[in-house]
Amino acid sequence: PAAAEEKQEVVFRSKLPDIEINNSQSLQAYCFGKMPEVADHPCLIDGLTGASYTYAEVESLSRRAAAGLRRMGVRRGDVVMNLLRNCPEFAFAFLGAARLGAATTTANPFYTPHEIHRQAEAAGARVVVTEACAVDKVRAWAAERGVPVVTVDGRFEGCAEFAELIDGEELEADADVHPDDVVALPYSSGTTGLPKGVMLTHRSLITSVAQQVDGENPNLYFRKDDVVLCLLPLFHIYSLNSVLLAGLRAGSTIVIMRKFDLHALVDLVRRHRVTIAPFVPPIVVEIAKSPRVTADDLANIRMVMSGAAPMGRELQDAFMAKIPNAVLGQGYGMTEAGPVLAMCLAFAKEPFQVKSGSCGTVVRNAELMVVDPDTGAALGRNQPGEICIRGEQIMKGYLNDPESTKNTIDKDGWLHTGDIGYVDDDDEIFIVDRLKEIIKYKGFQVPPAELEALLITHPEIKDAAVVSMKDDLAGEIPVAFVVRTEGSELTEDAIKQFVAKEVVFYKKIHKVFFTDSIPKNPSGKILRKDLRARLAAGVH
Ligand code: 4UV
Repeated sequence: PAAAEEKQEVVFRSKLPDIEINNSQSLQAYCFGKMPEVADHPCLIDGLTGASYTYAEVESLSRRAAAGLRRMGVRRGDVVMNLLRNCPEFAFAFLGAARLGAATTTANPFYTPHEIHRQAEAAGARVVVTEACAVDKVRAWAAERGVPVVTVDGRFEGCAEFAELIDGEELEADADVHPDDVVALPYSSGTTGLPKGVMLTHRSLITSVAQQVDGENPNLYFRKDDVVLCLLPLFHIYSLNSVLLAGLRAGSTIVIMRKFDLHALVDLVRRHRVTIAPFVPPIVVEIAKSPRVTADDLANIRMVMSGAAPMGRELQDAFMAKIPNAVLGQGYGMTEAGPVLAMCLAFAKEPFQVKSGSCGTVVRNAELMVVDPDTGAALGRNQPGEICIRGEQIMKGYLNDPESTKNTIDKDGWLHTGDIGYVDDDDEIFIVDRLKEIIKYKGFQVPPAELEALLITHPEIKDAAVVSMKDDLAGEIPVAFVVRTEGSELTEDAIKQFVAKEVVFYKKIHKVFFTDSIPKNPSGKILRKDLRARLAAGVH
């Protein structure tokens, strides 16, 4: 009993009480839970066209998308790929697939063909929903496999149009889903290696959304009269979960923006009287620095959320000066964690005092632990260690990869984040370092293992390692240490170009350092810490 008591003291919980969460329904039923009350309320507004859809219309369109996907052969357990920038059709397709008991795998439409094919293949995509900017990258792959391609913005040879997909009757009844059926399958490299399919179930996403926006005193207080800006890409779990699904559940209006541009942002914020702005740190930096964005432009915004990468205290303070009437705080998420681990308690309906630089307090109905990465011992307050999380919101596992799943979720159900942080005396979490190898460029994942695998396919590269380097705007940038084959005169530029051809823009290598060997431990693992230390010390 003494040991059990000791363990109790190192498990951190929310300051908010647990709530009842009905997570054995379907995600779509949960998200449309307020339906009679919000039926005629604006649900989605397409920032580009101004088209507006009420909650009743979105529900109906998702039923029609479900029927359309079913006609294309999608069944329970299947996977649909959304290869889309933000647009209303993203939501119709996602919710439509969910109604069939199918999962949506989301990918960046700016991926290269190679990146797209790899994910589509691994996920076993049965249908691809895409748009003009990406259709040519996926058409041949799909044709070879007999996978139908649907486009949302025009007619392309051999593809169906989304307008046709939603042209027919509504699906008469949703498929019976099990709470542990996968509904979203984003790809993430997690703590190590290549991107893997993260199985998020109806149960996990309902739990995560409820932890944020439900209860008498919601941690993330979205109201029916809020207008939430959906600028962050829906193919990343932050926006899918904390903007789209949370916004739907709360009955708010969601304004969809296709791509980031300061001018368009200000215009949309003013025109639609945006009240809630979920951002990532580089966007916060741009707004804080731009003389073109005035306090007046942002006057209606009452809440600014930042997440997906660290936001330091200086930046937070600089931004606050520009938007004094809004609350600025952070969410802390990880795709595998369902995704939200922690949320700023100043966002609560009855807000708490919080500190600048903190990434929030663990969400309710969950347990957080900080462990010594070397010994595995649980640590108390103010002691940095690996952050672990437990609760019904975390992923079911990686698709077809029990080994990686086992290395991430331990036998007691704790998911190990690979982030180093501590919990302070006020239950606020501060992230101070990262144990895992992932590089975050403006919040986007750059998996070093993927770039290393690509680099060593070059005939003149004998060995390579990719690590992060600090960068003022992007947060971190990927740089490579390269060992050339004997006699090779391969240049830095040639290497950069070789990589750039194969990867999406944010995975490009920014610098190459030539070296004689890559430091490794006896089992062959790259000693990234040593390389990062070499960069920090200026000795390459
Ligand atoms: O897997 P991923 O790309 O996932 C994310 C998810 C971020 C979210 C999700 C829902 C929210 O409501 C929200 O506010 C943020 O980024 O990358 C996971 C890793 O990103 C780093 C950390 O290393 C994670 O393991 N990261 C995420 N949020 C923060 C962060 C943060 N606030 N501060 C520092 N690092």
